[in-house]
Amino acid sequence: MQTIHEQFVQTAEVMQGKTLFERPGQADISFLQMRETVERLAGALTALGVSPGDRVAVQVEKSPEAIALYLATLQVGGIFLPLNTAYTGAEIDYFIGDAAPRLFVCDPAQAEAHSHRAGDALAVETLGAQAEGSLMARAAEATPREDRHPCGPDDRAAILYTSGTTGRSKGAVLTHGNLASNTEALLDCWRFTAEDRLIHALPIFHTHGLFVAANMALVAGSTMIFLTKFDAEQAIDLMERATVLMGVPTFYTRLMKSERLSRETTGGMRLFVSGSAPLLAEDHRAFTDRTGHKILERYGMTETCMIASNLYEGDRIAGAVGMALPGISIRITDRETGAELPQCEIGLIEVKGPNVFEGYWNMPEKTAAEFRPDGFFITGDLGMIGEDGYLRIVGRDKDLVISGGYNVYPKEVEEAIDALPGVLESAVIGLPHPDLGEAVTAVVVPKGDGLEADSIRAALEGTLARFKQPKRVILAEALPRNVMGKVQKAELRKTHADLYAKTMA
Ligand code: MLC
Ligand code: AMP
Repeated sequence: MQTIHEQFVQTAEVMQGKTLFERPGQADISFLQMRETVERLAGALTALGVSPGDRVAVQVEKSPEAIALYLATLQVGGIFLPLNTAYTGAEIDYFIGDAAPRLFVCDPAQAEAHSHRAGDALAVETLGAQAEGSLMARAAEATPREDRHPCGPDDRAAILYTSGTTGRSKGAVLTHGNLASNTEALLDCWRFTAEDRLIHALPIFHTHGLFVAANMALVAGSTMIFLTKFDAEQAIDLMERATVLMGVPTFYTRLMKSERLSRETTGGMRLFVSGSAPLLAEDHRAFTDRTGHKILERYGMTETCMIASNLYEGDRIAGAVGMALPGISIRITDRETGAELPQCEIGLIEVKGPNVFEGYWNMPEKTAAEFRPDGFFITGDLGMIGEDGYLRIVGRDKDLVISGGYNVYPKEVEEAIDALPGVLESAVIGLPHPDLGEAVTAVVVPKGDGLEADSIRAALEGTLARFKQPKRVILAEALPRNVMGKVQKAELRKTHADLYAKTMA
């Protein structure tokens, strides 16, 4: 196995002056320039005391230098820990406490807010969207490192935090083998090559933007049209110079809102990929009607990287996520007994293969609870494999909301709401939303009079990242419960199913 960093170095050797990053209104960055930046950053990391196995936590705006920092961390044998830029100080406290990184890199604008964290055990540096800040200044002074710490497939490469069912986020530990094997499988399945030009509009602190999109381009030698955020009109403008778009379903619903989306404007594109959340079958068909392109839907998870994909040459079925990627096994099991189910029966989706993570950081019990003795990982998604052999996801066994591709575990939001004065209890659910797929929504039972929905939303500012905050708060006299006293979320979802139907709240 060659690590993603080793493969990037090899690719850069071949690609040399070819553009790796193209950014509107900014200078291009070539593969060679990127390699030099990575080598300098590796020197800076070493000077900052980052040793093999050390965590490098990073909460920065999207930039080529942030990708270089990821590669440099892999080069020195560190463990890359990217954090959503939306996380608040309280959320960062938890991640730093849990992962105990050697280095924390934050935005220059946040330097003061995080300065108290710096000490003997933790260095704090800054990196801005335009490469400003202390880290690149150190890199400029550092002795570049060409050598790399040797890493095998089982060595740790990254930790990605996913919110937990209990309200406590879990750090999914991914190995070099996980990342390298998944990139290899995807390059092959999607016929992704150096000829491709990828519109990269995803955030780079998640699997989708970093370990799918960026890794593929870094290894294949393709150009990334690197955008700080997704804008449908800008994406349509860029399509004549691009070949591939990878996005969450919200990208596609937003594209379809533009009158300019047509066969002509998408004519030069080779492939549209969707994942991270369910793509409605009707949106899949509508996109084909408008553009002639069939979106290729795939299925993945932070803990497993990509699991399944529709076929590049073959059927791309609306409402299905395709077949297991090479080397990966999928099975459907009974929720109660764990026994494997035959085709066409609905059960838990379980997965095994070189893509499956090592476990949760410092959480051996939680890790053990999510693996079967024979090594299969229980995804918490419900699905079935049809007669055509294609996997279909039909629901979730886990209490999870996916809003615009971001996961939100209701428990964490409920705990924050329940802690507010005047709140008796709450239930957080995901309701169908025309833009985000699902919108985080809170049903709150006040203790007495005087509690207002808006004041609840306002009180969560600063505690919870914006995407976790409820888009709407509904006040209720009581929560529906079954005989066991368990809150009936399905009933709440049914009662309020149309809340966002006509609005874009
Ligand atoms: C932004 N906001 C969101 C949100 N994104 N709220 C809920 N859910 C989201 N996903 C907030 C903003 O803070 C803002 O709040 C308001 O909503 C409107 O913002 P916007 O300008 O419309 O949002 P935008 O920046 O356009 O972002 C929407 C988005 C983005 C869908 C383009 O969220 C996105 O890029 N999502 C992709 C997430 C992703 O990469 N997931 C992959 C996870 S990996 P206010 O109140 O300030 O106005 C994974 C595995 C796998 O799942 O299989 O891939
Ligand atoms: P995350 O933990 O952020 O990686 O999110 C993973 C979850 O996203 C999975 O467990 C699924 O529930 C969901 N997901 C990813 N891709 C798809 C897809 N194509 N269709 C439906 N759900 C998806």
